[in-house]
Amino acid sequence: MVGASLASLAAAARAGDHRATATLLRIAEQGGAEADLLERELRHGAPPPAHRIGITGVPGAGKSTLVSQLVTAFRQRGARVAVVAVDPSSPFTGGALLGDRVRMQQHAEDPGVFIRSMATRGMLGGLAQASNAVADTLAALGYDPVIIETVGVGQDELDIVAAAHTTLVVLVPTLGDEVQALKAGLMEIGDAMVVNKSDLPSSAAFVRDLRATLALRRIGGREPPPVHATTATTGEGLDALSHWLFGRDGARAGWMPEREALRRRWALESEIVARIRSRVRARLAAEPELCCQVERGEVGTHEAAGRLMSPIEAD
Ligand SMILES: Nc1nc2c(ncn2[C@@H]2O[C@H](COP(=O)(O)OP(=O)(O)OP(=O)(O)O)[C@@H](O)[C@H]2O)c(=O)[nH]1
Ligand SMILES: [Mg+2]
Repeated sequence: MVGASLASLAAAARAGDHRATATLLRIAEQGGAEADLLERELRHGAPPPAHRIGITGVPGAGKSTLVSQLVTAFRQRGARVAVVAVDPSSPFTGGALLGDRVRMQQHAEDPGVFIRSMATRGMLGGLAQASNAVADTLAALGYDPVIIETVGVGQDELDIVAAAHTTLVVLVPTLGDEVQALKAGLMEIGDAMVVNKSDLPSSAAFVRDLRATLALRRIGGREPPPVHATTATTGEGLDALSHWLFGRDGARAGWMPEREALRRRWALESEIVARIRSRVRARLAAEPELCCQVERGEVGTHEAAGRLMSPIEAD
């Protein structure tokens, strides 16, 4: 696609044309020369950095339901809102994403809301890099905030969280002990904790325990993150959570420059890692016999790696 049509697509997308936006996102996701052109095009007339809000937490915690409520709250303030729902677990656009669509249906007709679901399929450079390209594009098209939802269990998801300025960690009051352990990793990354499904009877005790745990784990003398109890299905507790989020949003002049610089630095690193990873995969695919020899134990990994890497290192 030539520069001129990219410019007209960008103009249409900025005016709220969802089809133009979808076309641009496809280009950004695919990477390569056309994505470079698009990035350059979008840098013209791009608004100041958008607030990227990451929503992560255990599967089924009610993240999408919560996101839908937050979209409504931001819309009431006149913001143009984008949602990137990332599902690292499913190789196909399966059940979870279908569920997202149902839960976010009420926003489908709203020209001020753009929702994009992504799954692992076809993401050669990795999901973190692809979701980052999508979020960058939506931000450049004037969506602010850009909300990124992901299931928080693995490295891919933690990388996705690194792409956010503000992270909400969503928990539910029914987690068993093994899930509590998993939660330890999640606790470090939350700017705020959300205990959703607080209509469940164990909620008050869970919130109390969580607050106590967070107070104990205080890092570097920093205030522990606030804990918000919500029932996303009814909207209970959403006002307090939105209020906290709007406060942070309004104070962006104070925290945005540093967080945004860190985020860009991270995005650069992640882009380079993605490119190297796809070259490594291409090398492995080009040497199936050597790979089989390693699998059978006939050649050591160290030696094989040296042979596979030499064309890459020669560049
Ligand atoms: N009781 C109760 N159910 C809720 C609440 N919030 C969401 N749910 C229900 O929990 C189920 C999962 O909700 P989702 O919003 O899809 O959860 P999710 O975290 O996005 O799920 P994944 O993306 O699949 O990990 C749905 O059936 C919701 O209706 C809540 O506050 N209370
Ligand atoms: Mg979801």
